[in-house]
Amino acid sequence: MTTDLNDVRNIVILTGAGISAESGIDTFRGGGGLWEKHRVEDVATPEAFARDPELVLCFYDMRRAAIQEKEPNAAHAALARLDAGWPGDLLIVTQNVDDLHERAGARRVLHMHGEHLNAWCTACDVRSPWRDSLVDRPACPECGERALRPDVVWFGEMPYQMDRIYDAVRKADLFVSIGTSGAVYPAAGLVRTARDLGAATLELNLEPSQGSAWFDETRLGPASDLVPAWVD
Ligand code: BJW
Repeated sequence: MTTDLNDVRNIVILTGAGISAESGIDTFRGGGGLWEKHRVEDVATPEAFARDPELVLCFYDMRRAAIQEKEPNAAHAALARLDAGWPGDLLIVTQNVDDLHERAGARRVLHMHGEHLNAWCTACDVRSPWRDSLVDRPACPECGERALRPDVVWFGEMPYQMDRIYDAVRKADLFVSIGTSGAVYPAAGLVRTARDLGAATLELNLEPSQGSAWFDETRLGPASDLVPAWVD
């Protein structure tokens, strides 16, 4: 079992907030993280949205506006290069709701926790591209109902496309985790599934994640150094 790119064909890469940190997008946990400034229970659960939609929509309006001013960094660019040139199966499973992988040029990207730049109509179930505010309860472009919410996965909701993710993990001979604390399931459990099925596992993170013991190899440092060094 090897984490060397020359020895593998099918790769799953899980990314988290740490890969976008050097682009200036806040992470969630740790010093300065979003959950230090906002209580999860107030802004990132369906119950919070039912209780105080304005607070939740403001929180997401602020973050939706912020990501549009940020740029991909060297780590996003390195993964885009890998994606473009990789002949085998490759899937970037991102927990991030920003679009920096796509803006760096990556194509094989799956957003398991949704996307800031989509609005989801809970009346007609259609997702529409969305860049502006949601707090004034605009009408759904599809059905006209004022039932739009951010298209993100809150605690207690099912992450997107889990079947597709597990299919890719089953085929993978290398599983790489980049910039995630390993605190949130089911994403945090993917390394164990990959490992149980025989894949080599590599972690690239600023500090050991909660699941560090499950990785064959851990490299510590900023993603903008570690990811290009791994890919190139
Ligand atoms: C750098 C760096 C640099 C910094 N370079 N690195 C008990 C046990 C197991 C599970 C549960 C449980 N109790 C509840 C659950 C389930 C729950 C859960 O996991 N809770 C845990 C907190 C315990 N999970 C869920 O509810 C999920 N759904 C689910 O399980 O459905 C099943 C189900 C549903 C219904 C019925 C039946 C079953 C849903 C989880 C949704 C998560 N949503 C969020 C918000 C998304 C929208 C938004 O953006 O607001 O997703 S929470 C937040 O955490 C966000 C992230 O994607 C996610 C993960 O965070 P991430 O990316 O790891 O960021 P950080 O900040 O934690 O870490 C950053 C890392 O980067 C750090 O390690 C740094 O060191 C590093 N770093 N700078 C490299 N420059």
